[in-house]
Amino acid sequence: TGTTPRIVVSRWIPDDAVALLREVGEVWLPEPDRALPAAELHEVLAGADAAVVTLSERVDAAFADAAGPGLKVVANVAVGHDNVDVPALAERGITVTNTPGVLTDATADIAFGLLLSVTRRLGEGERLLRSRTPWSFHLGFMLGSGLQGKTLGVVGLGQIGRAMAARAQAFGMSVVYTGRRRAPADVEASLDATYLPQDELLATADVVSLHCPLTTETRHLIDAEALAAMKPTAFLVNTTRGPVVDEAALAAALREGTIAGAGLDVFEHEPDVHPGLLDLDNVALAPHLGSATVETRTAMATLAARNVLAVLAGEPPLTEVTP
Ligand code: 8YV
Repeated sequence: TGTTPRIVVSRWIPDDAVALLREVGEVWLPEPDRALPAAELHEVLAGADAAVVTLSERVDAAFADAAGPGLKVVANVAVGHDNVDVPALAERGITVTNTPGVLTDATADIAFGLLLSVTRRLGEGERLLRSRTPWSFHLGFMLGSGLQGKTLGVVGLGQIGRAMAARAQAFGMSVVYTGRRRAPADVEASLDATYLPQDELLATADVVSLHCPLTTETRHLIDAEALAAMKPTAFLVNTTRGPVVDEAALAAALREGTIAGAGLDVFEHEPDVHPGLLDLDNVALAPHLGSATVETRTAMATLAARNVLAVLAGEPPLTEVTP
């Protein structure tokens, strides 16, 4: 009937979340594994009251216009929302929500996993074995870098940055951080994290881990100059958004030994990876797996669905993104 809300889901989401959405509306779902081109998605959006999207969808004025005046809420199944033009949607009275909190540990786990992978040369070792290359153990074989006693530099001390700091401390590292603003003194003390201006952090950290959102200010935050400011023994970890790093500059820095290595879950031109990175052994790579666990993706999608349900019921959303 005309009163049943139309809810468009752009990509596969876990069944629990679909079931929640079906409690209140007619749900349009894509075929599993299918990425809908924008033009097709825009057709499907016509008449939608709500949309559930991922980072792969560009949500802008054209998206809102394709849905029409009935669109009330766009729930991004992600904590990052650089894919959404929040002001353009706010102007049209459309609520935008994201999924903070539920992916904090999963993402910090992948950041730390990539760090261990690159510092202990796990990927390189696995490639050696899989290539059937003969090898023999000796005391100087495939030596990596230890983390104990080293310093982690967190860029962006939000929930994920703090979870990364806790993991580093459990591994015997000390923690410094930088960001737009300093954490309150009690937060700093409880985290045992010291604030440093970015240039000082880059010059002193043994590991620089990026946890800031992608914004106009953070695009290419790590460029050739920032990489040159890091220690030649330092490692870079990126689990936030690829464009925070100038990937061509990073590939050059890794090749030339400007820094020791990198662990990357995200890429500047996803899903493409800079070809200069693919042949280097001092980089650990993952295909955007930060939040990719069964538990976390279920929690993210059900949070997105609950946001849709709240807005359609005229209630405040749980986790709103405001311009
Ligand atoms: C998501 C992410 O899986 O939350 C984010 O910002 O990058 C990932 O956790 C991805 O964005 C899917 O929308």
